[in-house]
Amino acid sequence: MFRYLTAGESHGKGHIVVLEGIPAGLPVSEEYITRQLQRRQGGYGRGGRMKIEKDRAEIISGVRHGLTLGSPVSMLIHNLDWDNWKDVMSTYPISEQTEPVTKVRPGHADLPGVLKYGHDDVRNVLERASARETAARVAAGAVIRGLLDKFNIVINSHTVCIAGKWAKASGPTDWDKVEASAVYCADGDAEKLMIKEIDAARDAGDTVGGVFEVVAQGVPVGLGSYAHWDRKLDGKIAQAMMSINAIKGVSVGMGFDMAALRGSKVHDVIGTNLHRKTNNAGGIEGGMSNGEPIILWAVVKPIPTLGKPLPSVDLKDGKLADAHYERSDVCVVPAAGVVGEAMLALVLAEALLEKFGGDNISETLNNYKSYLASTEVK
Ligand code: EPS
Repeated sequence: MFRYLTAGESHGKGHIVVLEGIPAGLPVSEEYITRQLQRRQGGYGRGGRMKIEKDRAEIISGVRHGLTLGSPVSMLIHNLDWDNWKDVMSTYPISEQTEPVTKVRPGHADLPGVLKYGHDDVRNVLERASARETAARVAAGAVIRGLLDKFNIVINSHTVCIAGKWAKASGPTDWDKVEASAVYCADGDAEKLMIKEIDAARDAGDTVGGVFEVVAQGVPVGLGSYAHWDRKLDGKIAQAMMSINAIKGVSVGMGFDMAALRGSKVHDVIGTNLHRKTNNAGGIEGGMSNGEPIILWAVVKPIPTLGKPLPSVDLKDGKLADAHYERSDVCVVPAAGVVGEAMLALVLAEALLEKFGGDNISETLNNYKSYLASTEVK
């Protein structure tokens, strides 16, 4: 069974991730992991924190001479900002109490979090609820992409919309252009409008959200299950995407646009080679991959830490007060797309290992090859 767990507080010493169930013999490159972490730190609209952090994952275990051992892989990402928070975030008791955060932010985990855990300092919630945790997930995704590489599965993401400014879809996405864009969007005209919206929101002490798309190419047919509700691939993907901070909705393929169309205009006609001319299903039918690219959209809400805080309550005395503000991002849509890639990679890896098993990657690939032979059209 493949599984992973993250730990860490935003301004604590660092973030840790432990991955278990990875076959032995997969190449792991710290350089590649660092590149993915840097992509997550990027995107126009990030705040002051990203000038402090230079994310790098230190591999602690499970890898020897650049190859996985089959034992748990663990990594540590240091928070460079920890230096400024040593007292506030000390794991030891401290002599003088630090000022608690008591003015809860609407839209954040603050209020339900303190009520649920019985905290009187919102910091006990916001530190873990912070999207900084997604750095650990991206590191995990970067390791597991070593497995996907063996299956020639490639995952990309790009920004489709920020603050109501939509990219024009014209033919296949130019991924090099996406990487070169400040907002990870290949449509240069849309990029300019998105940046304008981000600047305007920042000037107004506000935030903006949007939509990103994640695409996985090369996924073999038959990952997931039509027989078990909890192994349906689209169900697993939706859960993984919804678990990313600030994500409020996920769709597969044509998604919500299906609501307006008849079945004859939605379903992808099957040709003699079993491939399709269209991919409205977004690569998933009946809870299983169907061999076409997996295509997902996710909507990111405007993040709830506002430069000009919303009215709220101070839990200290129950009186009305503006919400807490320290410093924040204005837009995280491009970064969220990079996290979406990692989450999709992790779900696909789990589904691949569930189907093909293997303690060593050669064993996994042999099982895969004999399966491929069995799916060839007679
Ligand atoms: C976040 C608040 C900001 C973001 C942070 C998520 O951090 P800070 O409170 O230190 O200014 O920059 O995201 C990250 C640190 C990151 O690495 O993505 C929040 O409240 O969720």
